Amino acid sequence: MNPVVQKLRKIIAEKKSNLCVAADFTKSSAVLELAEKVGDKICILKTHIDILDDFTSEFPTKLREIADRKNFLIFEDRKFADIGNTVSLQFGGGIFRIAEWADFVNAHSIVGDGIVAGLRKVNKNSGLILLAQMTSDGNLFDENYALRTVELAKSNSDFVVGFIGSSDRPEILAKIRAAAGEDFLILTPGIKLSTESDGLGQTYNSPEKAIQSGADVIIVGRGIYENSDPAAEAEKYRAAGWAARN
Ligand code: 5BU
Repeated sequence: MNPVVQKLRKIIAEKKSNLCVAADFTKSSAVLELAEKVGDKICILKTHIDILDDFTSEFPTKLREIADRKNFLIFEDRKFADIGNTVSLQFGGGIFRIAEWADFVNAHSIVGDGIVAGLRKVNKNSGLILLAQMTSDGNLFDENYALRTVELAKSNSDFVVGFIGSSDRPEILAKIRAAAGEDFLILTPGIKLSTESDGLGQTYNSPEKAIQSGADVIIVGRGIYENSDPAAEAEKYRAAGWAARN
């Protein structure tokens, strides 16, 4: 098993938290502030590094310092989707140098084995998460795609550590869990306590539904960071996600 999974499972147990917060801000300081506020409540902080309009190489160093101090891991939601050679350049280089600081990254499985090989070549200490489903309304992911993604993961289990799944199609999420077994992680975005739509096609479901359909980790963005008290709101999601286990 990839050591990063063992690390995550330890954090989840210690902090009684299966909550990942998505810090979708365009200013580095806003991401760092949120990390300080919710850091004690979360097991993972998810970034979109390419939406920052003031990125400098100091940002990942500062985020890493908070992550180590507050005991959470970092997931860069890059959704790689190219041939092996190109993704190896995107993962290792550019200005973001994701491979140097991300504990988890994700990729589309549609590309096939080469994407896994290209990313592994750069850094196999990060854990790779494959998109078995997405949460956007009307997406083209179906059961066959999801289960073939599980097969791809199983034949690369030194590096692929889990899946993105959606509790909007809970019957498929449950099949992903059954096919993958318990060693792989399933992370589920599209989580909100009030499940109204965002007007841009995101589908929202409750922490309970996600965990009961087979997810290990719930990913919450606007439900937490748009609240006037993100720390208190994160605690609500942490408690709901934790209580929903078994
Ligand atoms: P929200 O504010 O809780 O809707 O944010 C969800 C986050 O999860 C956001 O960063 C998305 O890019 C991310 N996401 C998602 O919503 N759905 C998916 O299928 C995947 C990622 Br993969």
